[in-house]
Amino acid sequence: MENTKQPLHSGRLIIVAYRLPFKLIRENDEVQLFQNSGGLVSAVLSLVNDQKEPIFSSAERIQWVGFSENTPEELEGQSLENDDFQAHPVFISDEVNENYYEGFCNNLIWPLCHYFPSLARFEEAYYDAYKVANRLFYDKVAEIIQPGDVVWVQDYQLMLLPDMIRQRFPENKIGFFFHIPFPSFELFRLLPVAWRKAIVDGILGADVVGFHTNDYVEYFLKAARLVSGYGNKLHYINMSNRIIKVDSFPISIDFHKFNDAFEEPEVAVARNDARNSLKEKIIFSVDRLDYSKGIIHRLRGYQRFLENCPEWHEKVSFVMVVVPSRDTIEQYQQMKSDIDQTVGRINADYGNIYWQPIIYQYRSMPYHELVGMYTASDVALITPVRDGMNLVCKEYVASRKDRQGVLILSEMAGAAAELGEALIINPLDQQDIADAIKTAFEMPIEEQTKRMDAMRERILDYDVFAWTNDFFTQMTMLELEHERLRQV
Ligand code: ADQ
Repeated sequence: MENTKQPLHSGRLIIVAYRLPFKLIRENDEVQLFQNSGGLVSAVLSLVNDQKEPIFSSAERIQWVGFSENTPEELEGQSLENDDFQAHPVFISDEVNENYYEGFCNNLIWPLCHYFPSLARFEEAYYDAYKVANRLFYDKVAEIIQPGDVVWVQDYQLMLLPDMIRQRFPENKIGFFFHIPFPSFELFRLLPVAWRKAIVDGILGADVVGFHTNDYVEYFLKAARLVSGYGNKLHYINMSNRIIKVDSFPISIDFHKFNDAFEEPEVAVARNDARNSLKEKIIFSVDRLDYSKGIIHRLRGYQRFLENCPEWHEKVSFVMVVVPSRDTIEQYQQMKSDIDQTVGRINADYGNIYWQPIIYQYRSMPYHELVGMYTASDVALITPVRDGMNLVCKEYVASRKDRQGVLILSEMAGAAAELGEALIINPLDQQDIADAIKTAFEMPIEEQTKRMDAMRERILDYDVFAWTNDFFTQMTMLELEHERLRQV
């Protein structure tokens, strides 16, 4: 439905992210768009569909620039749009993409930002490809941008892009959001001098720069000061001709979607199946295969719990789901084999023919099964050794319409800053994890409910729609501030 109220921004919204929010599938000579249902997609849609306070006009489709897995030939002559979005594919050759995406993004920036400097590879060819790829995204933006359009650039794959756009289109508003941890300066300074300066200056091409937590904001401001000499006053950096706002916007989820799922028949069936087939206490974890998620440490913590607490043997099932990810990379294959072995060893050492301590799945999970497990579990065990935010813990809490269950959460996840009522653990400390599992199993229902209520209220207050709204409201306030300064 079209909104009728005057939107805050008169231009269109252009999202630039590494991935398009669709799968483009060719059927009978026509390309169909299959829109994914990820959080960013629904959050962005709410910017045009909000009936009370629309941020952008719903008369225009949201423009989305992203990497295309299809070749230009496959897409030639096709209209890549649906009711809400117009897709603008960026074509990157396999050779560039390997050095850019696998290389600079996933073999350097990802490990560095997640505090694994020993895994970071500093290859010139990576950086060259990173510049080339950012330029390809820029070319696409330059092709479609119009006066008044607002561009929102997403994440560590596109850190040079805001400044590229700023140089050529100084009047357009630009936002940038960083989805992973921005590291402390001691890590960031490991980058070659020219690269780190280009990254800071690239990001600062934006008007509003967002991170998940105040710590990341602080680390970025320090990097801006030490690398490029930009001082800040609280959350503002004053350039000669403009002001930049750098702030925390903790990403969230669609609270109602998860909360309301509790009663959906398919979810109820999955929940009952889990409860009927598993032991009396259920621990659940789900994440992508990644060294940042602390999967091995989690298993060791669980093993310590089994060692310490024989009274719980045969009464607990730990369901651990790992989603295949980046499994063409050697490190990830090695990690997968370490996980397989550790699970096998724990099950062999502690299990018996009636009891399997760990039920391990290496696959993606359909939504109703995922929420079925969230709502069947006594404990969600979320133990990343670093995580920008971590949405799984927020989904677990929002799903618990029954206000029960205990969240065990790593202090290294961005979400820990908001979810202080969880049992907060150090993911590297096996004893801490083991103790938290015991505490969770013994926690009275009233205490669980008290903690759940506080966390649920916070996620409800600042859901993913509030997140996008907050970001663009800050952008509008910054415009007003510019206006005021122009008149002084
Ligand atoms: P991710 O590292 O992907 O995201 P996370 O925030 O936990 O991590 O999001 C994962 C999403 O995938 C969740 O919505 C979850 O439900 C889903 N998922 C996980 N395992 C699944 C499975 N087996 N089957 C189906 N769905 C599964 C990055 C950063 C995070 C940051 C987000 C958003 O690394 O720190 O929170 O971006 O900014």
